Amino acid sequence: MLRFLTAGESHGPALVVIVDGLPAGLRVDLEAVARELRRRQGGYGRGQRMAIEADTAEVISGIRGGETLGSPVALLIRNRDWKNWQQTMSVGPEAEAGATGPRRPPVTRPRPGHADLAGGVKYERADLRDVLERASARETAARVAAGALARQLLSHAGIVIGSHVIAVGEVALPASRTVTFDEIARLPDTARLRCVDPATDEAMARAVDRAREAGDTLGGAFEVIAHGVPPGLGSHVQWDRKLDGRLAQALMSIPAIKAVGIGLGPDVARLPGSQVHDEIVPAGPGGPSGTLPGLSRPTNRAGGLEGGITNGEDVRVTAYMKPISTLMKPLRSVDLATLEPAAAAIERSDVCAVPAAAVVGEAMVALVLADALLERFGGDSLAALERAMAGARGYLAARFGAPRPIDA
Ligand code: EPS
Repeated sequence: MLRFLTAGESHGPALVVIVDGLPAGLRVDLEAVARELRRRQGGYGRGQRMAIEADTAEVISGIRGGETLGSPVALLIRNRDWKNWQQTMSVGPEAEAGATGPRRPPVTRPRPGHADLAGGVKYERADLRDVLERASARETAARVAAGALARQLLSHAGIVIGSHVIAVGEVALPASRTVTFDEIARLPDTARLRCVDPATDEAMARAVDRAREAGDTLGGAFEVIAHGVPPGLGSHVQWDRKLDGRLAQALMSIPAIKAVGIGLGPDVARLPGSQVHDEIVPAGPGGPSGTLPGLSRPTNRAGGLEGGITNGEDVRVTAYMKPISTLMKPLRSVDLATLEPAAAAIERSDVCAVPAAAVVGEAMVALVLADALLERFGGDSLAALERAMAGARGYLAARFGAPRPIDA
């Protein structure tokens, strides 16, 4: 089992993540972790915080001589902004001598859409900062660091993961446009909105500009594609083992995500079965369409999942993000200190974070797939995992690689 926990407030000293269950013997590329963290910081529409931070992960435990030990891997990502928040975020009742940054007044005017009101009510906090510091999407940097380790494990199974932005506000790729994994693999890390169509990317950027000028924010949608996924991850036999459900939960847990679709997603509700299900045909001379030998699927509307089990096609999941809830032209709210009407609080924020959320989505998909891979093939060491995967591949090649009579 692969699991992880994060800790850290947005303006505290650091974020921490503990990744438990990585097999021993995985060579860790810390530059690849840093690259993922950089990707999360990018995208058109981010706010000033990203100009302050230059996220990198320091290893606290679980890695020696460049390889995992099988023990928990703890990573630390320092907040450069901490120097501006030491007074406001002090651990003790009084800020320590020499603490820097202003002492900010309490936040009492909850932003509609943020965790401010619900969290403040639940945890009985008068200063809503006690909630928003942890509800902030800053926490997703820790997930991306954990996900970068999961990706390195997945690469040993031949699994690669990427994402692209489908929509920003009303600007969207045509619904008929199926984007291949190769197309998103060609997207440069610097791509502004991570849209594969340059004209749509440009229109998305203009929509972000208009939202910024209007003091507003924009949501959108992104798709994560996992390529090279072996068949048989997840299971139909129990609700909490269905991989589509596990992926949906993982993506839904990303701040601001309000819906998740697998493959065709919500379109399955309006189309007849003949236009939803993917036919099964013998593989042609070019080989199988996915990782299941001998067979091909001319389409992949199921998004690589049938019965909650991977079927060897690309796993395709789409997440739908609401607009960020800090508006520079604030919505109506109530000051909880006076219970009088008041404009919602304004915190420094992004106008649009859909491209960043897509990178977080990749990390969450990587973590779920790595967990499912270890569940299926086990292994306390990478070598043991590779032996189990080779055995399964051998079985599939023997069973489906060449035609054979049903009673053979
Ligand atoms: C974020 C850091 C935050 C926000 C943003 C995401 O930093 P700060 O609050 O200091 O500007 O920019 O979070 C939100 C928009 C939000 O509503 O929580 C990050 O590291 O991604």
